[in-house]
Amino acid sequence: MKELNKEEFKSEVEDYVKVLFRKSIKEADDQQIFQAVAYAVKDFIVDQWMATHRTYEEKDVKTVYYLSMEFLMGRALGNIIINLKGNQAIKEAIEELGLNLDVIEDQEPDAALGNGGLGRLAACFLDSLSTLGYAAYGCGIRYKYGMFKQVIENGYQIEKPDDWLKYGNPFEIKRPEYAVEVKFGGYVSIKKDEETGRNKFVQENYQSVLAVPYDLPVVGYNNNVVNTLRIWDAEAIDTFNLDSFDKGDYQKAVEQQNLARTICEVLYPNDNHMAGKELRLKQQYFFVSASVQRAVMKYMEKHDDIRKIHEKVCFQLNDTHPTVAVAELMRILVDEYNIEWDEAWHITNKTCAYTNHTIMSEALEKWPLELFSRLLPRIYQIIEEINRRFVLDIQRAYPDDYGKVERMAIIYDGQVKMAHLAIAAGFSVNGVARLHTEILKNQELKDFYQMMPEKFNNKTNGITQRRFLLHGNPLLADFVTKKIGDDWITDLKHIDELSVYTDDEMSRKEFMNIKYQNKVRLAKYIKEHNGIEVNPRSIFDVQVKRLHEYKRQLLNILHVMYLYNELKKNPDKEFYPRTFIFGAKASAGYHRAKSIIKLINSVADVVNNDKSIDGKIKVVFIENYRVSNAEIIFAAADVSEQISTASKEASGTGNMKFMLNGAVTLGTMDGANVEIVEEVGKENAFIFGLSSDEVIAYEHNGQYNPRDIYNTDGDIRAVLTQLVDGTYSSNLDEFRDIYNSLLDGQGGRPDMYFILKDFRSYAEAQERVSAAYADTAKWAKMAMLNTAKCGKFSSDRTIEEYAQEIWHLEKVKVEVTT
Ligand code: 26M
Repeated sequence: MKELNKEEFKSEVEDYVKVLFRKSIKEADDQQIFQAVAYAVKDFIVDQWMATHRTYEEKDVKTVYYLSMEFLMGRALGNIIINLKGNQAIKEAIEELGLNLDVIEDQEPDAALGNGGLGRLAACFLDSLSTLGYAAYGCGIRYKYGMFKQVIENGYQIEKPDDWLKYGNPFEIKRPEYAVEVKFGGYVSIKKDEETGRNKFVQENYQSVLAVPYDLPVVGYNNNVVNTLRIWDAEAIDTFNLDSFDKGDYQKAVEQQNLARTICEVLYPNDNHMAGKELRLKQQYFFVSASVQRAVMKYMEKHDDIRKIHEKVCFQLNDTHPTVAVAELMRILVDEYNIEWDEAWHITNKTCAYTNHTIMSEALEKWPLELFSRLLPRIYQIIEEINRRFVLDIQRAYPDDYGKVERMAIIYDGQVKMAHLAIAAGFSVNGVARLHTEILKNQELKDFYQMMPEKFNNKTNGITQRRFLLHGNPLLADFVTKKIGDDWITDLKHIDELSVYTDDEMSRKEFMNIKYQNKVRLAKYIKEHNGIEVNPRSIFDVQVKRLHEYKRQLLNILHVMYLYNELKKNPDKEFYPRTFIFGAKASAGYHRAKSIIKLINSVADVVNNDKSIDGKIKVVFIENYRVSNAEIIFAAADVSEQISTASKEASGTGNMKFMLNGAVTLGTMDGANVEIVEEVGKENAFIFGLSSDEVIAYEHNGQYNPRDIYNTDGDIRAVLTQLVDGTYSSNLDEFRDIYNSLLDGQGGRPDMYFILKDFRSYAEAQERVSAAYADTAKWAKMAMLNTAKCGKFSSDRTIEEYAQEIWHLEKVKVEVTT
């Protein structure tokens, strides 16, 4: 690794402030200083970036293209500095310039090009790919506006645009030399190819845009490797020829300009919900076509046989969102390289792999044929042919079972089913936690598993310890390193060596003192951003994640209402003070989710201002939960709320970030919680609720009626009644929809997520939490064991599995010569 020279760095920062802003350091504002520092850091990594790509070319290594509509990167500066091991040198350099690194880092807007779990996973994967030395591109969209900024007004969520590029992005490099054309609409005509005499399919009268890539560096930890996140922007193709007064051309030029302007305008802020919007499909094809075209071109620059592309290229599809990639690759092989269908199909099969991230049926992507064929006429023809052949395969395999085609066809009921296409076309289908993969195999995708069992595999998710411990929790990171050395930074299995210290009282005290410091840091953040005083000696009980009914923030807040009732009834009851902390964005059109946010804030208003309970319960809703404040929140948590209805959360990754930071899981046996409990031991977690088998059984037999619970459990009845009797809102209809959803439901399915069914079990688990926390030594040991036992949940482990079992990549060492 090249060493960072402090003096050089200082003068670079001074130069940049001058060149960029015509100012001296003293005159520049914080944002300008951030820009200058960022440019200086970019200067430092650019040699490694070039060396990395030179090495890949020389060694001709296989490359994975991680195709994703979302990359939730968060801030880059602090992370890059950490991965350069330059923290000390840069901190000193900056202090010597009379500046403060924390303040500078705080100027950077989050790159919020994602919604939640799926997008953040992609970001963790890129960090691991670079750190492990694998050749990879992240391929995505350069949204002009990322995930909206959430403002809470009067308890309601208001969405504000996220103008993250306002001051420019110092880390990006525009690469106009790699721009490609992407075509939409028109029609397909058949032409005779003069050379081959064969029929050629030609798209005509289309509109097109120019896809222009911007590259962002992804810096590996202390290893000279810098991979690339390539995000595409759309520009109008320059056909605006004002010399031509042909009316048709003029019209078309304007339309193409509008298309270019809209495609990359904004990220769809939906999480686990498919909105069948035309623009969304345009976004998908736009970045997929550009990425696949570019990957093929790059491959052909160094190789002569397109038939062997699978030896050097793998496309990993992050959920079904980029699944048009399989048809785009077929189009290129068949139409542009004149390869026969069967051979093209085999090549595509060997090049594409698909990851499933959810079983929520409303998230499954299905596109109406009319829309699909109008927008992507040639791609649609190709999918029709893929479907025709796939249906024949199904019929050959199951000649007597007519239900199979109905359930498995790619085109059915007037829709294109993207998951079916992804499974039929790829060589690998993976789930993201063991339980999730089992549910895919045995329930959701059982027909596909039966027909093609060899494709199915599990890759349990992980997170990067570099961002979520080394950067987010420096106190704990230093403690761990002091105890066991720093191998954990690149091999998290080592963190198990902390286990022995859980029996040492001094170590436990030190550990809990660090937790306390982090709680003070979060309390300060809450005071500054919410104006609420919280007691850092109270239990910090945290649920931060996207707002969704299946994640059951409602169960959490109903339980707070219940506890509050208990305290009011019995003011002298022994009660360990608790701070319930929430953070969650609701999709802009998801009304019930927004009501739940309002409910949390309304309960907070009442409870926080009730002097009679003596501050024993506090409720805080942290505005605008995102990657940058997540780092502060995880570090300060005592209790990690992972309370989804069993079977619904594919994996979860927040659960792992809490565990790493020494919070204890309060959760259901869902997603990766199952594996967390397996690692840490069930005595070091608080587990409650229905199992996934029980939930699935109820869903099949319809034997659950929440009214029975309402009628027999007075405490629950009291809480539900308070939703509609004015206790938390003078508008008695404010929470009526929530109330109805629990007792009446829509379509005859009240309480779809088994909130009342799990309520008592949850309340009882919460009592166990309080009792355990009161025993300081016991709690300290549990918390510390959570940190010690989280080795499995590094995204390094996950990526190692993808690399060995799916992608078959080789590791690269990069030497910087300049
Ligand atoms: C689909 C169509 C149109 C608009 C948006 C979407 C869409 C966007 C994001 C659908 C789903 C999206 O994300 C799903 C997601 O985040 N799934 C989560 O993936 C994580 C990483 O694997 C898991 O840990 C979570 O359990 C899972 O919910």
